[in-house]
Amino acid sequence: MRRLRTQVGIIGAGPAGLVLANLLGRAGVACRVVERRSREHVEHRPRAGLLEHRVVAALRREGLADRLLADGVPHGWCAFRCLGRDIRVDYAARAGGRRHWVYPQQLLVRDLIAALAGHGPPPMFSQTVRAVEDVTTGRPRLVCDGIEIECEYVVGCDGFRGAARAALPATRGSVFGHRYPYDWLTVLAEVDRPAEGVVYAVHPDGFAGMMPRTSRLSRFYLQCAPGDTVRDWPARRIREQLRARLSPLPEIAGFPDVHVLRMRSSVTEPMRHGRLLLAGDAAHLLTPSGAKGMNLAIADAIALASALLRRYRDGDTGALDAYGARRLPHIWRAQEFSDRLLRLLHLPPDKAGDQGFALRLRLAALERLGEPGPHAVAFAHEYVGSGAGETEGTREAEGAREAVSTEGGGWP
Ligand code: RFL
Repeated sequence: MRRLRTQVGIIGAGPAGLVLANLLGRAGVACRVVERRSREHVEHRPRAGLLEHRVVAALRREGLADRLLADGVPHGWCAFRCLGRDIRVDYAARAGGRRHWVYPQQLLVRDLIAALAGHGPPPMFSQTVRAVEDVTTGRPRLVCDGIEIECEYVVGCDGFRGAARAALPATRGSVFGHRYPYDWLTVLAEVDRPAEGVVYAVHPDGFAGMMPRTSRLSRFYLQCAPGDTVRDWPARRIREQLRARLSPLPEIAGFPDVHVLRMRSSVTEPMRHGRLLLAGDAAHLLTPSGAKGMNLAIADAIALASALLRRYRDGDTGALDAYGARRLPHIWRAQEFSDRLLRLLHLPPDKAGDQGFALRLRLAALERLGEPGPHAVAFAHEYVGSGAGETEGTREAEGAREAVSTEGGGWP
């Protein structure tokens, strides 16, 4: 058995683990990132692609956004299709000019791995953490095949099914979860022209969505029956349903990547047990509706890096003790936003097949998002991640909060 020592052991080389490793490594804190997949695999794994304004601002501040800013595409509107209407929501205009950046997750992962060079040992790829032990002592350990890594802290950035969550005792804390009564087929498509913006369609056959990724690839979503598998969705059926629910569409050459996303959400509280801390999908799962998963993962990593740096620089553990309590309100706000958007985008099951009433209610709600007013302003700030209530105290953000509170609630 090979034995290694480090200060912070990080499980998982996704956005959360890699941002954390960069921030700690550059400040001189020794880290080891352990990733069960190969470098090739994580650098080519297509998933999310919309980065919030505040997350890009934070990455830029940390010097981790050069490629993103050079090659990413700023994006400030989305459209909702319902009952033959196309409602365009210019959210950047309502959120003080703040925009999303479209930049595929695998490219950000590539940049973050490259940025680690020179700041400590490279991630240990193709190495699975089998167990996390002794987390309530001062020397927690990562147990891998043939290697043990003794750490001062362990951070689980290894997703919902990782080793970190498995190390939490069943008696400790709670996992609050929700399973939606539908799933989403998520499809990467080769297109002849890029999707110009994010489009959401509310349709009697089910929700459909289109999100830009690169000049040749777009991501599409189709609501499907819970439990459907990829085998239920041959290319011909995907094309038919995209055309029925979402037209007009770009010309689609093929579908290189098709998955079914089980539509569930969860939050694990608290986000710490002894010297084991959770960040990203390991702590919370979100549906892709509001494009918040990768953004929350990066925001967790930034908050945790700052707490760990205070611990290592000043010996002050206050921020580390408060890490979960500080992050949870933001996590629940993102959950609430994603859930509200889902309720707007999906029709309740109607056994009589008459969806007319529900469709018209949704159209009325969507029209309010497209018109100037407090609902549209509140939606814009929440969607783009303007920093309202989180990292900034700008006048626009204050304005959005005021608009929401005067109305006595969010959009619709
Ligand atoms: P990640 O990116 O899942 O990274 C976790 C890493 O941990 C590794 N790992 C282990 N390594 C060592 N030992 C173990 N025992 C390990 N167990 C796991 C994994 O191989 C992996 O590399 O988590 P992180 O950093 O928290 O980042 C979160 C985001 O990746 C996630 O929120 C989003 O990608 C979610 N998501 C999407 N979000 C969107 O906003 N829009 C999307 O279109 C979208 N598509 C997706 C998605 C998530 C998907 N998965 C996880 C089912 C599509 C898929 C297929």
